[in-house]
Amino acid sequence: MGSIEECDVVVVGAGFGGLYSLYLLRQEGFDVRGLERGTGVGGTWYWNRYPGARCDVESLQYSYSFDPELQQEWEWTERYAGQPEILRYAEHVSDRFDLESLIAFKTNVEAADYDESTSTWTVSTNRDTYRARFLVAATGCLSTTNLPEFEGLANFEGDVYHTGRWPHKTVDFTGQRVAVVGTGSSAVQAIPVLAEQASELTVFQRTPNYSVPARNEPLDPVVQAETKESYDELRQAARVERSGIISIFPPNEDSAKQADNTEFNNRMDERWEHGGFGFYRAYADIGIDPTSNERIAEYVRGQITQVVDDPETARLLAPTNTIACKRPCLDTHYYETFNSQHVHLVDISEGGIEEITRTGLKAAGQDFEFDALVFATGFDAMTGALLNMNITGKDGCTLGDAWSAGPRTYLGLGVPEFPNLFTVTGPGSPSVLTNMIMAIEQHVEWIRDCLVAMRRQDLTTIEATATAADSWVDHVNSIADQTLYPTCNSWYLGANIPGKTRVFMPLIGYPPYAEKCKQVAENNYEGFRLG
Ligand code: NA7
Repeated sequence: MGSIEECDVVVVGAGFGGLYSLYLLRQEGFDVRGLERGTGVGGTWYWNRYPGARCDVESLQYSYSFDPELQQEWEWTERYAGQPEILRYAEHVSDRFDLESLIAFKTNVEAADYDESTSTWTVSTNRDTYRARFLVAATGCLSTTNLPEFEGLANFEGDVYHTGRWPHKTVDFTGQRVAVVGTGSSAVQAIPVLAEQASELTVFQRTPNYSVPARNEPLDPVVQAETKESYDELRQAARVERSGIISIFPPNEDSAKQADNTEFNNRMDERWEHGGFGFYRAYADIGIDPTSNERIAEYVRGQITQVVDDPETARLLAPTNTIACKRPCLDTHYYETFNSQHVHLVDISEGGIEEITRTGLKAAGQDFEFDALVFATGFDAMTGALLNMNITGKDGCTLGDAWSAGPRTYLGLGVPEFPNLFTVTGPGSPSVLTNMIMAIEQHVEWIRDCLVAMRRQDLTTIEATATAADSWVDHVNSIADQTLYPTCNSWYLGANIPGKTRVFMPLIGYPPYAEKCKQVAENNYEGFRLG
């Protein structure tokens, strides 16, 4: 049994949200501790070490803006940074601002209980126990892996991997027969790299995904220097852009269904060649108009048919559902990889993975033999990590019970019945629909301002009201309902996890959200009860 440590704030997670929370709160004089289950900082980029792991927001934007010197001194090497480089960046930030000394590593939160008599949280871990006035959950949106309960998994005698829990060592698949289960972003990134090593690579696809070339390349030093000269303008422009990400293609209000063929094809070709998320913003109505959406989807299917040699493989790889309804993928030679003789695609849309065996797996009525199984089956997104902490608020109310009909937050920051708990990029905030680091900075600065304001007024508790949370959840859903997002089985809806309540979790549109948060603070934390 470890000791009980008293402090002002416990921050859970040492990814980008946790690191910035520690930095800002310590700067304001709070006694703050970080708890991290890994052995180092980096969060998402600490765990997702699978071959090919790469950010799909461009490096010059996927970085902190809070410190001018930091953003000037750090040199990115590629248009889209790979996992090792982003992890080095997180480690650099931690070293530069001496944050590691605040963090207890290898420390997993097992329970967090709110004590109404003292208005404090008791946070129990596998090591020490912490008592703090405030609990900041910077636990990430994609941090609890989803490994479906495949029958027979324990019997497999080869190696088993999950992309989101990749071992902290080099894994060499040279000469091995490798299976990949899943074709989401992680698989789309990993498959081309795994194919370079494996002697046979077999991909088990339940649902095909749309993917657009990232066109990753070494970052041009001139572009990097020019960006750094005008970094403030870039960051400011991002904050007023709906997705928080700036593309070389300015936003437009054009409709895909109204474009004539030549204009449409030229525009799509240009964006396909340039690569990146700018493709998905070619026309403003991609996410709201089914006819426009289908026209863009058909364009991508045409590209797949051109790239993939075998017509049957091309047909299976071509999605038929709404494009950009699930998280869009960016790739480096994903579709091309299926032209290699040793790469195979198995359609499991009908029966799924039937069983894992001692030597491989059964699917599509066949037996397959493998040396290694790679599960790229995603995450219990947005709520998984929060619920795993066994948080209990007022009157013994657990977060699991409070969210049994889906997550219920106010602004994605506060939860009724859970005073003094803050969720960084929690459900109900724009989070995964934006540049995560920008969203993190906005949240953490809001939390910092809130704690400073409370200290100034000698207040000890803050709690979202049920009314504010209810109307916020309605607001998030009513915005989503104006789009095509709710029409597919995405992890945004929790639809990837059997039994999870289907509710659209992230809020669409960053600028009005940031403005709302500002107004709430200016109106003395309207919608929260202060005590
Ligand atoms: P995703 O996008 O959730 O993809 C998971 C994939 O695994 C997807 O193709 C799923 O098929 C498949 N899957 C999930 N469960 C099963 C079972 N039981 N059997 C077969 N196949 C299954 O996770 P990623 O890690 O790729 O990406 C997550 C985010 O990380 C990404 O969006 C970026 O933001 C970064 P399905 O489509 O459900 O039929």
